[in-house]
Amino acid sequence: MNTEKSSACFREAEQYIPGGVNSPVRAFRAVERDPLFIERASGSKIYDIDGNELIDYVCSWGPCILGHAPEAVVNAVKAVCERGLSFGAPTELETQLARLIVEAVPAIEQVRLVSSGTEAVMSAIRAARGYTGRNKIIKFAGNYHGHSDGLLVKAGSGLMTESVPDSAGVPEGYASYTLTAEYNGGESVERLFEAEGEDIAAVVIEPVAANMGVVPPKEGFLEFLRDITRKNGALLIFDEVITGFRLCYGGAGEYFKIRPDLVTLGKIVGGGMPLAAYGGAAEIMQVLAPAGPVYQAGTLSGNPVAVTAGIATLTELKAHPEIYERIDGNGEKLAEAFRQKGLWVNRAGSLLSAFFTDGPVTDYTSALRSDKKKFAAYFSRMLEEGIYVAPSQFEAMFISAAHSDEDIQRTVEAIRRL
Ligand code: HOZ
Repeated sequence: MNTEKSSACFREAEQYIPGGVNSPVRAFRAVERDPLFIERASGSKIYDIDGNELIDYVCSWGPCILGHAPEAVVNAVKAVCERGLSFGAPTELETQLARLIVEAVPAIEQVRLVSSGTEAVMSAIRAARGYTGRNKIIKFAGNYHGHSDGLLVKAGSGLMTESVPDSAGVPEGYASYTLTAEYNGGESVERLFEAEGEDIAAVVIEPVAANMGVVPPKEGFLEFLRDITRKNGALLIFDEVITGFRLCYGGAGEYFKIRPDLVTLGKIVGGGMPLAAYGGAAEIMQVLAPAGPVYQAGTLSGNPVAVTAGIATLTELKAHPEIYERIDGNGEKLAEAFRQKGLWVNRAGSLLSAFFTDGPVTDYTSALRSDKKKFAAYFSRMLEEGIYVAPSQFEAMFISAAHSDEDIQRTVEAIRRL
């Protein structure tokens, strides 16, 4: 596969942008090659500047559940752009999207719109601290909740890929408010509550971890967290930036029948534009200014263009519930092909990961056992087959409604040839 133009562009980018990219995992370092520079994308395909056409399973890291550039979303965005790009004042569109979210996600009674998943989780934690009057939070090793200071502790995603789970630049004192437990490890959570329960404001979790590769919760684990947080007066926050509107229209809370206190959303909720959200019980959300004393704001929050993309995307998903059955079924076809090759596969709906390990992957430690050299070789083989998967073992494979039977069949055959 010829990628000369991409490599030349990368060299140029490196002169002006640190590491040549605006988000580390895009640099392809873990797979020891230069990143592809993308020219355009449509449906299930992405096209690089060297003219390569690839079946895309990155899907912009999750937002593109309808595929790339879906007509309904693009048309709605084009139309709204004509009326102005940003006002910094309320619009009816914001209420429309908020209503769609509240109707979809059982735990959300009120919602605040922000511009990125990082901002959503950071703000939800501030709200939890403001509501409970407590300082500490528990997060899980290998979960990734964006790049705000307090959450870059034993973090997944790009940090796991680059083997820097704790970022430089985070003051020690600040990180000390973040307690870390084992994903799927109830005892580690119990120990933290026993030792510091009175100062724990919240437990934040990816209900299906998708930033150390995909790691679903063990049966009963989320229920256990619901119980222990309630007993100790702490809040339970589901970070659904990836799982929201993906596992099902109501997200992981609906899928697992658990009602967290706060939920964060990103990616799909913005339909490919910079938009995220956090919400939950009205009593908790009322701590936010101007209703309450917890401050959070943003010039581009509720931006009409991003909000329109979100409304159009959710409207499509709501009108076509059959999408979920289809993308989950396609996820299983790919999972089965990987299993046949002897790989360990974790799947939750249309999210999946094949790990180069001998045994099960249930947490951070077992995810780290995956053979990264083998993953890098697999990534390059898939590219040669015309298939674009995430350039890291510790990210998910995303299936969209635009993946056709032919795309899936071609991918299954490519996996068989690995
Ligand atoms: N943190 C994102 C993946 N979990 C990467 C986003 C990007 O590089 O675009």
